[in-house]
Amino acid sequence: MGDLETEKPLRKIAEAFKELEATINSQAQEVEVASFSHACSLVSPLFGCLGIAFKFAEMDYVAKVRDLVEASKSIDTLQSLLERDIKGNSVRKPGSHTRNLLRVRRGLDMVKILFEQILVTKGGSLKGPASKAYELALAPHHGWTIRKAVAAGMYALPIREQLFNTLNEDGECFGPFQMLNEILYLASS
Ligand code: 1PZ
Repeated sequence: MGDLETEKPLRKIAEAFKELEATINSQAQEVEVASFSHACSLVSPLFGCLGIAFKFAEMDYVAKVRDLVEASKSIDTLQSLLERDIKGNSVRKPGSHTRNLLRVRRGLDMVKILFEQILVTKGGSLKGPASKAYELALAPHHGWTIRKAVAAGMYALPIREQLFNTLNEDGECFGPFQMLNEILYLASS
């Protein structure tokens, strides 16, 4: 796990997804489970910036990324990972790699929309951007109990400046944010 004091987590995420983008745009077009799950694991430190209320989101996301990292030891590409579950009729089975991949992708959607919203919203509160991102990316797939818990957690978010400071993104945060958005868009389309 990296050291938030010295590193720029958003840049590391952006670079990893930029490399995935290059692979997708190359002739091969096959995405390795290993490089995809590694890029996804770089998102995990962001949860630490959101406060204790999102601990349960972190645990869920981290467990699913870890499953994909494990899968990468025996399955080469995302395409073959999907094909295996389709053949085994386990696409929707709880805990299957494909189901976990879909959940992780929705998490990436959440991050993408969150930063888009941060860019277009003024003011110090993250409640608006975070609520909007949750509403669009995850709420349609969650039951009443989780939606209520997330709504309560929104009141315990740090303010924008705190988040930027923790991420070492103070003055020049907008470049990396924009790049991250473009890349997450590609990765999730
Ligand atoms: C300032 C930023 C505020 C961010 C607020 C983040 C709110 C996310 C709350 C998500 C709660 C998820 C609780 C667990 C849900 C599980 O039931 C489902 C289904 O899992 P399965 O049945 O297949 O085992 N899991 C999910 O929906 C995956 C959720 C991933 C959450 C990633 C959020 C990423 C946000 C990062 C923000 C930096």
